[in-house]
Amino acid sequence: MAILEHLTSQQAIDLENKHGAHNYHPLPVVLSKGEGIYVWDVEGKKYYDFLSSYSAVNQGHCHPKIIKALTDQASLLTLTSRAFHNDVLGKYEEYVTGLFGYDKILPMNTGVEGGETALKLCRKWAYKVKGIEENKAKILFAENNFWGRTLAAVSSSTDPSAYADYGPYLPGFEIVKYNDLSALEKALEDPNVAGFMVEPIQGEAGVMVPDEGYLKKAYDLCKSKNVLFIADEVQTGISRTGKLYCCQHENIKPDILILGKALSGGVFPVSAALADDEIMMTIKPGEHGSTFGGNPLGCKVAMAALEVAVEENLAENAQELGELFRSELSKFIKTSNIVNGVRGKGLLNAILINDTEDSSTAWDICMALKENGLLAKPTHGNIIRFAPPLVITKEQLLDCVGIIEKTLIDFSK
Ligand code: IF1
Repeated sequence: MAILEHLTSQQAIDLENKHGAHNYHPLPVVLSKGEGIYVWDVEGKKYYDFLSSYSAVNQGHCHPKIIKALTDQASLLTLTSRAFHNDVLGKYEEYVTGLFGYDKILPMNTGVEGGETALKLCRKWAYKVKGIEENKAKILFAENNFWGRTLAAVSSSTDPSAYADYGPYLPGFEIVKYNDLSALEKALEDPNVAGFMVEPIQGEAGVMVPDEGYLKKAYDLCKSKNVLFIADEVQTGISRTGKLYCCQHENIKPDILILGKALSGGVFPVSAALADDEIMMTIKPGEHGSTFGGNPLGCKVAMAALEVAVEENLAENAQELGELFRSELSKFIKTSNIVNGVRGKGLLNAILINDTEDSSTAWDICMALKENGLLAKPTHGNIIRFAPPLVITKEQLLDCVGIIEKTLIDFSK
């Protein structure tokens, strides 16, 4: 097959199946173009994107300002490695630390690398500052956490499909129940605990929103034991939940803040760990890094992506339209026997399908939604996540609510 030949959806899918690893099970739609909240498949059918590439394209697909930053910088300088300085990194670091209120940033590429960086910082801090005996530091994670696919990430996972047959696992990790302060308090009695890493809303677990006050009290418990509170905001950050980052809903500043995904508007892999000097300065030259981390292309893209989030008031829009989305669907649910509930914060939401976790109902509904021009993905068999780009307008959102309700009504017939 000639490489540049125009492919039908089926041809593109067949090629992937034949030549690519089978580590994903995508919805059978082949996309070739995106703009704002819309994507188009290779046959030209237009869809509302209600996944936003797992919250990476909060600013909308191919945002002109972000793409301009990308193409302008791409023709100047893309990568120097950190063996040399570049003239963009410092400006980016100044901008991000100012915006988020931290002394320092450590730039990486993917979300999971941001998480790895946070954990390495936590362990260094444990030995250099807190004074934990060598190799004794422990880090707590919440049950059903998801922070990526590396061996460290799967070592902290409680989901067999993430960790099974990848052992032996990294030691020094412990699990506490999510949204359970007494479980956390008990685990914190161990003086070797150095950190608690947590998603302010658990995404992969099915958009689990903890009780109001949980994060603040968890933070206070950590502080009382000199334990670092590490927030994984790779999915919840960059305005998704109605604030620049989700912990701001409870007025807490995590000791380490992990960002990724929409930090670059989904244009280029850019992630970061942010912390103040007491933590960040424990890592010395040569002790951590990445060839691509801090590259001028990613830095320019990330600055543009953050500026878009601020200038276009994406957090306020997410807050307002999220409330509208949940209230519209709550009304609908009262009349539906197929949906049990709706939950979320800002524009990170999910509906709960009235069927078992191993049923195919949520998948079948997503297939029907696709036919009706809206793309969403099930998580856990009976949960459908709805997370459109944050540039969506009220009219568009209400149109989408109409599509979702019509699809659910047709489905229950
Ligand atoms: C996949 C889910 C979303 C994350 C949090 C770190 C990372 C992620 C809170 C790692 C990544 C992804 C990865 C993606 C599916 C996806 C996902 F369904 F698995 F849970 F977004 F909801 N922290 N989440 O959610 O970031 O290294 O991937 O850049 O295909 O595995 P990454």
